[in-house]
Amino acid sequence: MNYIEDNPNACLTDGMHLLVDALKMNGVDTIFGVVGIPVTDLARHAQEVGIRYIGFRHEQSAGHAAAISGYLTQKPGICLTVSAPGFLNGLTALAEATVNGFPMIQISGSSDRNIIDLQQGDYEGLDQMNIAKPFVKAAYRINRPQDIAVGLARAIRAALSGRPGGVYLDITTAMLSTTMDVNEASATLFAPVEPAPVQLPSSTSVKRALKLLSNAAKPLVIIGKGAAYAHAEGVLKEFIEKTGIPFLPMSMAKGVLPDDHPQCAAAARSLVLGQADVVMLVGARLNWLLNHGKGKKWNSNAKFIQLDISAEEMDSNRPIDAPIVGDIVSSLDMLLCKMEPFNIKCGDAWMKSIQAVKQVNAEKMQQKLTTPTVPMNYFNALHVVSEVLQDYKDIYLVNEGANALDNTRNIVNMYNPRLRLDTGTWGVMGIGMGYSIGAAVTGGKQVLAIEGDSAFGFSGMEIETICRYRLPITILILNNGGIYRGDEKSHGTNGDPAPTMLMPEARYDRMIEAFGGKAYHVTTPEGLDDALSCALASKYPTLINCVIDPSVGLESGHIGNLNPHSSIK
Ligand code: ADP
Ligand code: TPW
Ligand code: MG
Repeated sequence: MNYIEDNPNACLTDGMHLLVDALKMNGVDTIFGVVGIPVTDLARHAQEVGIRYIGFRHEQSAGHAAAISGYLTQKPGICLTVSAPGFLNGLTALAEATVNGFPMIQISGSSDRNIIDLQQGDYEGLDQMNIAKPFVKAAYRINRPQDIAVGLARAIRAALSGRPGGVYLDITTAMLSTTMDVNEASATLFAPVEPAPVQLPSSTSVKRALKLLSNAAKPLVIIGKGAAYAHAEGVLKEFIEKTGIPFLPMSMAKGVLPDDHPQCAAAARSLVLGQADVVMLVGARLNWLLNHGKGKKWNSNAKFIQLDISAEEMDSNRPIDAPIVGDIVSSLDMLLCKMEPFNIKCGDAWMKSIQAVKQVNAEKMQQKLTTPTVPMNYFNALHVVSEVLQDYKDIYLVNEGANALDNTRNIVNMYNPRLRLDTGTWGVMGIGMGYSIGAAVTGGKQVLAIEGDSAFGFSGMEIETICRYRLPITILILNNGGIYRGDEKSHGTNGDPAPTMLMPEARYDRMIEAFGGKAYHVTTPEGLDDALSCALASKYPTLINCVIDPSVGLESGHIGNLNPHSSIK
C-alpha cells in the first residue's frame, strides 16, 4: 500500500502515482514489461487507471513489443523494467529500437544513488543511466516528483523528433515514494505540444533533385522503412505513378506500395541496382543492406537523391548529389508541387527491360515454388503460405531467421503498409514473439509469425504470454533442425553436435499445448495448407511446427557474402 491509499483524506501524492498520471495525460494506453521491486505497484496502478499492462516472461521481448508499437503508432512504445538485470535485458531491445529508428521509452526502476555512486553494493544495483547512454538516443533520470512531467516530456520529444529512437528514463526507488502536495503535483503535469514537428525541406534542395531526375534515363526510387514509419504511402503512390519511375522496397517497406504494383522492381533487383543512373532514396539508409551504395552491385556512375529527416545521414557512405532534408511527407509533397516545369517521365525502354527481367525471374521462381519435394523445402512450403495469405492480406507478418527470413521476403508479397515486421537494420534474432505481441495488442489485427527454428528459440517462452492474453497469433516454424540447416556433421570427436545443429525432431508444437494453445505438426504441403487455414480462421494462439528438409538452407541465408571465412559453402 502507499501513502495515499493508507490515508484517503490526505492531500499528498507520490512519484509513482504522479508518473502514472503523467503517462496517462500523454496518451500512453499500453505498457509492456516485467515487474518486481520497485515497479510492481506502478504497473498495478497503471492498470487501475485504465492503462493496459502486458506482462512478459523476459524484458527483451517486452522491449521489442514496445519498439514495434512505437513504429506502428508514431507514439513512443513504453517498456517497464526492474533494476540491473531487468534493465539490461530490456536494453538490447532499446538499442535495437534506436538502430531501427523506432520511438520507444524504457522506464526502469533504479536503486539508491548514494549506494550506487559509492559502489557499496545494493540489491540489483547498477549505474543504469550511464550504461544506457551509448546505446540510446537520450537518457534522463528523474530524481524528484516535481520533475516527472518535464522528464517525460523530454523523453517523448527525444524519442519522436528527428530520426525516432530509444530513450532511457531512470526512475529512482526514492523518487517513486517521495510525496508531494496533490494540487502542486497536478499543476506540474502537461503534454508536450507537437513533439514530432513537421520539417519542411528547402525549395532549393527540392529543385536540385527534380533537375537531376529530369535528366535521368534510368531512374529508380528505393523505399525504406522510414517511409513506412512516416505514413508516406499516399503521397508516394502519387509521386511514383505520376513519374512512372520503378521502385524497390526495402524489407520492412514491402507493402508501402503493393508488391504487385506494375512499377515494383523487386523481382529485377540486380538489374535496377546495376543500371539505375539516378537513385532516389526515400527513408532508406545506404548501410550494409544496400552494400553502402558502392561496389559491383551498383552502377558506379549513379547519382543519388536522398530524402531523410536526419541531415547527418547525407554522405554517410558515399556522396549524395541532391540531399533533401525534411520529413518525408512534406518532402514528397514539395517534389510533387514543384514538378511540373521539370517534365519528369520515366522512359518506356527502361521500364520494358525491367518487365522482361521480372518475367523471366517470376517464371524461374514459379518453377521452384511448384516443384514438390519430400521432405518439403522453403519454396514449396512458402508457396502454400503465400496462397493461403491471399485471403489474409491485412494481417501482420512477423519474420525472422536466415533462410526462413530471406525466402519469406522473396516469396510472400505484401499489399499494405507497415504489415511486414522483421529483423530490421541489425538483422537480429529474438524479435519474433515480442513484435508479434506488440503488433497484435497495438494494431488490433491478427499476426502470422514465420520463424526459423533457431530464431523462435530466442523468444519462445513468450508463447505463454500469447496464450495468457489469448492473442490472435499464429506461429509457423520452418523447422530444418538448425541454424541455416540441420545436417552439419560434428567437427569434434566426443560426439557433440555441430555448432549449427538443433534438434530436427524437436516438437515445438507441444510447447504451446502446455499453455492451452492450438498445435499442429505438419510434414506435407497439404498438411500445412490445412493447418495454416484453420489457424488463421480461428484467430486462436496456434503454433505450427512445419518440418522441412534439413539440408536445404544456405549458410547465412542470402548474406553469405558477409561471411567470407565460413568453411561451409
Ligand atoms: P531501411 O532499413 O528500410 O533501408 P533505414 O532504417 O535504414 O530503412 O532508414 C530509414 C531512414 O528514414 C532513416 O535514415 C531515418 O532518419 C529516416 N526517417 C525516419 N522517419 C522519417 C520521417 N518522418 N521523415 C524523413 N525521414 C525519416
Ligand atoms: C541475437 C546469428 C543469424 S541467423 C540465425 C542466427 C543464430 C538463425 C538461423 O537459423 P533459423 O533459420 O532461425 O533456424 P534458417 O531458416 O536459416 O534455418 N544472435 C542474435 N542475432 C543473430 N543474428 C545471430 C545470433 C544468426
Ligand atoms: Mg533453421
